[in-house]
Amino acid sequence: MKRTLLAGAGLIALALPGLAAHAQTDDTAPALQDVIIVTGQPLTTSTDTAIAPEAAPLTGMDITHLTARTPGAARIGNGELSGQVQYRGLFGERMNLRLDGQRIASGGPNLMDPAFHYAPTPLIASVVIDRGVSPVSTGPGLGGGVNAVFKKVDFSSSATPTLGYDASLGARSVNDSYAAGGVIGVSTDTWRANLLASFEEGVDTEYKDGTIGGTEFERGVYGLSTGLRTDLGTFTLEGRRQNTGYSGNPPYGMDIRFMDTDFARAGYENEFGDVRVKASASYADVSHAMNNFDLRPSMMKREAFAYATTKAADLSATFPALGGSLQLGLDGASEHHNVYVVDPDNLDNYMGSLPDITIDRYGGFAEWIGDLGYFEGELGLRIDQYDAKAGEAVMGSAVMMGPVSLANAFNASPRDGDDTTVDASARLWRSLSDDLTWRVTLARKTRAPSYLERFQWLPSGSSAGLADGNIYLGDQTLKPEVAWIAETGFDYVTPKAYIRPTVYIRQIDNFIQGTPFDDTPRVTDTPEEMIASMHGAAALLLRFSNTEARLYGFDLDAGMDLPGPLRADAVISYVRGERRDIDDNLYRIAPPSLTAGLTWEGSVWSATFETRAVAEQDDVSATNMEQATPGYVTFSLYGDWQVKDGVRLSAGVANLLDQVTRDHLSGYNRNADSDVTVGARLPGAGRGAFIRLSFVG
Ligand SMILES: [Cu+2]
Repeated sequence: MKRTLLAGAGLIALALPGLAAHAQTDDTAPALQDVIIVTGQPLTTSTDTAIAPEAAPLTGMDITHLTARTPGAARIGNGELSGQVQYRGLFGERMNLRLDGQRIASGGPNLMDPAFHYAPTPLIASVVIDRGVSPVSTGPGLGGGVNAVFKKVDFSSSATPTLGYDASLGARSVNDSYAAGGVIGVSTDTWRANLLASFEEGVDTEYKDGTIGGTEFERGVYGLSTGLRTDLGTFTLEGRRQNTGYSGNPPYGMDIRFMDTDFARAGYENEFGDVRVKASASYADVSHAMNNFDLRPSMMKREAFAYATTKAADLSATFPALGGSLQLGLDGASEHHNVYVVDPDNLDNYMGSLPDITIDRYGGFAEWIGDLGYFEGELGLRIDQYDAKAGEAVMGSAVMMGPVSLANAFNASPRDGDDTTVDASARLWRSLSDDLTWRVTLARKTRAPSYLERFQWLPSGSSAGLADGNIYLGDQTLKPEVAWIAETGFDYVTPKAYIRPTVYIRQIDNFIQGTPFDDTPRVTDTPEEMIASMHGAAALLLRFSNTEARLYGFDLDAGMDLPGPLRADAVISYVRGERRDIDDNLYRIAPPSLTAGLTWEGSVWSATFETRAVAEQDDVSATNMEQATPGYVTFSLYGDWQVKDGVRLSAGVANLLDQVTRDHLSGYNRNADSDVTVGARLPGAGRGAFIRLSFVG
């Protein structure tokens, strides 16, 4: 029996309520989310079997390879395990990224561990992308949001304990890498408990001209997830430990030595009559070391230690009101950071470059979903109060005069900042027919300055992952960013074809961007520039400043059933980012891209021929000294076979013609122990095969 078009769509993100349910998400508003399923999920009803999704090809162990396949999204490549989600031109701290709903502060001041560093593919059931903007109930966030939903053995429908598991094993030839892991556990209709574990490892990636030095990686995770349903409500408890070992970051000045990170979360949910109450408390703790000598040659050895903890809690009540459903909530988070830089050959030469920084946030929100007459919609309003404080910079006796004088000036400064931000959003949709839904989003979204943007007193290559090779200083007087967002689009979906285009504009006031430190950028006439010049003559000293920016673009996914067993799917993304205060472009904006696949679909198997065409990017940022990048086209072939119920095999070959691709978002190589020239745009992987086996039961 041939599946319907949407049921089999593997190239694109699906947005079906049924899929969202399989992905174990609790929000199933179909017009507002893109859902990507990593592997098939246990199917709970027979009608749902038809919509078991195909797996996407395995193009890397980082989950951001997967999110990059959706409309408007791209991957910032800062390392095999340090990929960032870019969505409609925005990335880094501007995204509202969640791990099973939990938000954490990254440990690395250069985001070597962006949020999804903690979402290994074997443990992820699905990735849920908020279309356009995030609901205010998920917390503050400027540029959209993504939640990585972890696999778990869910409550069953019977009182008899039953075993459940969901595991996968994947391997890639370009770096002899493998990823193995999953969950196994037991559940009834009143309790559930599962273990989770994964391990991934790979050596340096090969491409046509040799080896891309410093791209090896190693990551292990273990933990457990439990739940209990009682008359007093449903309680959940989750804990996870992640140990990342030596993992390279060629576009940075250092590589990961380790990330040792703990996660804990307790949740509560219950219904009191019409009122649904939800609460959670969570904790995350990152210990991180990075250096410039274990995975690369170094003239002047440096090691940095970074620590971050996040304590967060939230409470909300949802009840019928005003003809719809109203959620009122309170949430808060306290993040604490410490970063030290050390000369391993002289331990008296150390500095606390981001000393004892705490950012406390208290927020409250109201979110209403219901029928507005012409539209259905989700209306949200939230207010957040931020309180940021830094301690005093400490340093060893061997530190030079220049940094000492900057530290003294920093210690004499106020070292604090308060901000209040207001977010408002309206996400509206209207069914014009059975097949056609019109969408409109209007929002005001904000982002408070990060700890680094505020308090980095020592000129440093740490920039929350910009990887532009420049040196950055913070500014304690930064104001929060405010984005004014408008977008519209429609979803046309029939059993034979679908198309979901969106156009958008985002006007961002107070956009935080590095700008020249003084009026004489190449003249070393200040202590700050003296220190910055030690990072090499090419680097510019920039200070984080409030500027004015604008992003606009369009994206879509589309597909159609062709004669016979064939199907075509495509994703197109286009975004432009520019400064409004000066004549310049925004830095690190994804070039226009098209991904198109032709799929032959059998009853239990499918084969896809896929092409990805990426245009050149010459709208580059002069401020960041960004280089233009030529475009490229690659081809790949992959297949998927449902071996039997609960067993699925995927395999394929990526980059069939073994081309040297240079992705604009991949950064410039800084590892001299590599076949890639230092300063050159980092290439993508060469031709390589992958295989993945999944077991679900
Ligand atoms: Cu780091």
